[in-house]
Amino acid sequence: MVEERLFNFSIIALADTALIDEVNDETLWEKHTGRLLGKLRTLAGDGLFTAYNHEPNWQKAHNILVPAFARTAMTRYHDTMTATVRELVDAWNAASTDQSWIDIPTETNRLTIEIIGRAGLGHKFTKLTEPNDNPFIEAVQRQLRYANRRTDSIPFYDNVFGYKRKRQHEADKAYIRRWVTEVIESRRHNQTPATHNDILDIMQHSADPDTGEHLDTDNIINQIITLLVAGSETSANTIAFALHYLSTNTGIAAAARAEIDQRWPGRDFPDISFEDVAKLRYLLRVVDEALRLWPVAPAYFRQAKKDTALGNGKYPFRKGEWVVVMLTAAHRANVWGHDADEFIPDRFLPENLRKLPPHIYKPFGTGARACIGRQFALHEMLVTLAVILHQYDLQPKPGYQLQVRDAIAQRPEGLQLRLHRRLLTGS
Ligand code: MNH
Repeated sequence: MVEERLFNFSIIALADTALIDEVNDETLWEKHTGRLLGKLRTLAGDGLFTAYNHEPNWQKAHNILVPAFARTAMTRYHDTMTATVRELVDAWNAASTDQSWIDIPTETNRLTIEIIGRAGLGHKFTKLTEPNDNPFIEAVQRQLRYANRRTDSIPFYDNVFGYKRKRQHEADKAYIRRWVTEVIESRRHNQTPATHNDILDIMQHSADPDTGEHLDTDNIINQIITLLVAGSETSANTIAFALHYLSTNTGIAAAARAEIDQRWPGRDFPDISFEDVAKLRYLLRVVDEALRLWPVAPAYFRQAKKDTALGNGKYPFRKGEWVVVMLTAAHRANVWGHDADEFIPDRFLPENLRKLPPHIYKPFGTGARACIGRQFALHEMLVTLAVILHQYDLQPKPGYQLQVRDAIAQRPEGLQLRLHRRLLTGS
């Protein structure tokens, strides 16, 4: 247990897997939506991610949205996901990616924001084959940077230097909300109810089975902003981390590719069906392992629901006191073995997982407030990686050392690859 003083408040950070296991117990602990999430709350309000546990809109939106994110619901997004990945491949093929270094996180972020926009909300931001200068996305990205600036919590600094940024922040916020309102209104006016059966339709037309209530427009706006923020960088950066390891571990790339080539032996764009995705078992282990080493959402907060203690009474906590769970530490703790820092997908083989203590791997959080988008994320990440491995050989940039920037989601900064189209004879 580490206590760290950060500016004017202290944080208790847990890196010990046994203590983390204790705070994951939902009878005594729950998600803490604390001041560190506060900045994001000014953007996403009572959307699912930033809502307080006891805010009625959390339970209501959760009940309404769970069916939209169930595993079976992915059948409705699958075709749009694969078509969007195809558009990115077309863009890459037109851009001679075998001769220039392409910035992987930039590209994967372009992709995943389109996927959630098109598959979830029926909205196309841009064509991936065209250069990207989308003012909405830029405003959202500025908001995220603003939310991330720890310097903002230093009052002096904020007063002297923060004014201009704050004004930009307010303008962006208004712009984002106006834009999202237009997406909602245009669907309301132009479509007969529930023709898409996508996330936006479900938010507009489904009632909460508990109360019979619908989401109000302001809350739908908050949910859309939440989905764009929580549902794009996370998946995009995980794909990027996986590509880093695949490009630098030829044995692992070959094993992943063997599974893929067996299913789609030709070199044409693979015709991936919904059912195929669940069969990519090795590729799933690659994704699991990428999220172990680099849990893109590297920490979550837990608060005591009542007076309690951790470590057999050793560390008492009062109701409402909170801790931060350091996934980056838990995912590399001693229990993972002496090779915990190495990228070894097969540690996620069922027979190997059985040897580990339970509940030490939590890239999607825990309990009632765990990630609702997990199936969506896994589906889009597997489709994207399968297509890339099927279509390209990955060339790593000589001398690149993984450099991780800690933003809303951890990102492999400066990761560049060359993508060489594979020939029919294999490679
Ligand atoms: Mn996601 C919550 C990680 C992809 C939408 N997500 C969380 C939490 C983690 C997380 C961790 C819990 C945070 C907390 O306890 O405070 N999420 C991820 C990761 C990926 C990811 C590692 C991809 C990889 N998330 C997605 C996608 C979407 C999404 C994709 C939507 C399309 N996540 C959410 C929402 C919540 C959440 C919404 C809040 C759920 C709730 O509190 O009810």
